[in-house]
Amino acid sequence: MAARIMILNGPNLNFLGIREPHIYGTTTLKQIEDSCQALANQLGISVTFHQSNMEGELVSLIQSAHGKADAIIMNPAAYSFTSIALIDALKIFDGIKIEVHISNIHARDELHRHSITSSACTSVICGMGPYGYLAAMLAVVQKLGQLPATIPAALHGIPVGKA
Ligand code: CA2
Repeated sequence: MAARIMILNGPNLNFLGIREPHIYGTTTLKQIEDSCQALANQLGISVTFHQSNMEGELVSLIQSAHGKADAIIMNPAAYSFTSIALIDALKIFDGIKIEVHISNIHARDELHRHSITSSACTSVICGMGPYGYLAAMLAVVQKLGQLPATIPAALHGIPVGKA
């Protein structure tokens, strides 16, 4: 079955490209969604894309991924730093979970530095701008062994070395 990825975005990310471009750039969330969809088409996989300002709604979306998605790519935004509910929901989901941040949260102020939700994720990507979403998608499909032959061989992974 073709890989199924759910992409989730937390509070205020609907203002991407509109406010604070010096931190988050000028790309809008709609442009990110469109480029994720374009990449999904090229990879022959399916993607759903959501944004919510409500913690409970994000929890419900994660729960709804059970049995319906192979991976969750999530930018929890401010909930990264506060949400035990998101941690618990992510722990229940047994597929691949990649946390994405557009900015490099490790180089940010104290308030925006310590993601607690990343403890419930498989991997974290930050500081790559909107490209982080595409990098996460490629990583998911590579991990599932579903990268199509149209993707250059060098991107299919590094062979396991011999001692
Ligand atoms: O870099 C990221 O992707 C963040 O998750 C964005 C969050 C921030 O709290 C995290 O530290 C890092 C903030 C999202 C707020 O979105 C805005 C978009 C435009 C203007 C202002 C805020």
